[in-house]
Amino acid sequence: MSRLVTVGAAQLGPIQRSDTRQDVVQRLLALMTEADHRSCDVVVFPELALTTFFPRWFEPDITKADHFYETQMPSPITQPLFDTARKLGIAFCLGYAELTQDGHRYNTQVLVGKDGSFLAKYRKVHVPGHEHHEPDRPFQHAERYYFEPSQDGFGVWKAFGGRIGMMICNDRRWPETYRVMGLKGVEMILCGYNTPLHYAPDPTQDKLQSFHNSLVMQSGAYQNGTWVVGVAKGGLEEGVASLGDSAIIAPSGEIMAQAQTTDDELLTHRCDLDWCNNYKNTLFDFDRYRRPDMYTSITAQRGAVID
Ligand code: ING
Repeated sequence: MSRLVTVGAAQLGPIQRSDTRQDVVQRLLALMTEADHRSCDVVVFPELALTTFFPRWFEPDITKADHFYETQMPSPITQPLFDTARKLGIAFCLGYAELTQDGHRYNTQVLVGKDGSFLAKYRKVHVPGHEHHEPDRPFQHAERYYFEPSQDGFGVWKAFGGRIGMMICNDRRWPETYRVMGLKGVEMILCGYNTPLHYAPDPTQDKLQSFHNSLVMQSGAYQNGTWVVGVAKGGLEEGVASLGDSAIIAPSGEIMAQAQTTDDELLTHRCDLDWCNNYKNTLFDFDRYRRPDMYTSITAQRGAVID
């Protein structure tokens, strides 16, 4: 009996600074309703899905950015998402900025079950960008100023009849992200992202943003025998052009569904978790074929560059 999970990748178009959380929640609810019409089991929303991507501005008094963070989840404004999940019987994954009661700030993603209860929380491990104001940039990417890196690492949780993991945006560029979860037997990784097309430290990468986005997620999926669901907040947001290209990627590395726009758009696919075993039990049978003794021991140094 195949273990089928119908996934909805709920891409968002721009969220402008003037858009209220109520405006955004209505957009999320519309996508969740569309997902219900397509019999989805889970809907995946982007990173920082409740607000504009505020790290593009540097606010010297960080408390003046507090309104971009959630101090409670759910709050009265986001409660309708949980209520609708329970009413429709649809799980959801939501990225948001978290401000804890003891003052810690994280780039966070939660997985909420079909009954509206919390299943999992993940905090971003690889926090990109910069810590201080860099006025020469056309726009900031000051995530390292606004968010602390996770101290929890990458979890894999039992849900939807399989093993589900989460990552956020820049995490998807690091092979370790997939491998750590791969070693825990992950079968589907849920990922939200905000990726500006312009990369100030090296503009030669600008034209490669779409290629790099697909490259890392397709490779990570294939090399660890897992589904990967990548969901963008894209389009022209506060004057910054951001990548769309949300996709549902199979353990084979094939793209099974891909966004056609940079607006609010739901893409769906009926994912067979058993497909993972076609790779986990053959090419990527880690117990049989991996050589961790060659990766971390003295032999790893033996391959040092020879003059
Ligand atoms: N964003 C980016 C990402 O890794 C970045 C960082 C910005 C990469 C611009 C390339 C270009 O997709 C986040 N939010 O991690």
